[in-house]
Amino acid sequence: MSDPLRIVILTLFPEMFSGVFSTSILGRACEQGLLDVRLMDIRPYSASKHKNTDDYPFGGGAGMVMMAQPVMDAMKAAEAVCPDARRIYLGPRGKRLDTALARELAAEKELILLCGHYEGMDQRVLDTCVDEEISIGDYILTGGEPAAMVLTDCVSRFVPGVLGSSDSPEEESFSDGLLEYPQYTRPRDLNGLSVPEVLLNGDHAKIRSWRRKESLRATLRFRPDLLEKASLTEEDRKMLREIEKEMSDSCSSES
Ligand code: 4H7
Repeated sequence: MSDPLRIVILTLFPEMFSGVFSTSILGRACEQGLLDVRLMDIRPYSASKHKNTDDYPFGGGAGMVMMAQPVMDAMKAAEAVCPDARRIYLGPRGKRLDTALARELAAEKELILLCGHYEGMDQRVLDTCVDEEISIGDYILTGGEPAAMVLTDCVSRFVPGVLGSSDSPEEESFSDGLLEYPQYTRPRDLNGLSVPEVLLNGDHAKIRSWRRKESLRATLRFRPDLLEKASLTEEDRKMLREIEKEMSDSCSSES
């Protein structure tokens, strides 16, 4: 079997991750040896008597800054475990995480994820110990830990075997540029709420076509911007025209 994707996470709060890598799909992937996630606590690397990891900012101002020494020494220890890793800092200035970047990271052998906390990190760590900064979106978190969880989750889905064989990451939202179609399971009748008839008849060509149309409908409704980048067939465009007609018909009948 091929080597697992090894991810070392450097953090002051390893307990924040409890459950994330032991539960559900990521838990199974770790058990199966597809993923090797290691949490590394930065604090024991502090050389100070009281194991301090933050200090006042030079020049004054609010909040604390993560000290370079403990982070640099923790990073050295992580590099001993992962000599070929891309060293990633999770922060709002970074390149935005998307499907393409996740797929690229999943093809690496090793990743080191550095989580910042407090008002940020001594810049000299970033200048010398980090290869790139990645952001999970345009909003601010209290620390990089949730961003490291999101990145690990999203990257893991592209590691071969993490999703069951029937469950391909290529079939899901965004991989073909469209949103997902609605799903239903038993019972057929939920206190009067029914399931679309087409899904119950076993006509797989019809079901495929219905799902494609509903994907297009959801995308047009919730993320029309995605349609411009999606690769659409002539059949897709025909369905979109039908959907637009259905939408304008239902609008005018309401007046
Ligand atoms: C690095 C630098 C990631 C990490 C600064 C982390 C958003 C994201 C953090 C900061 C993150 C993301 C320090 C910025 C505290 C905000 C008040 C931790 N926020 N912080 N400041 N979008 N926060 O990926």
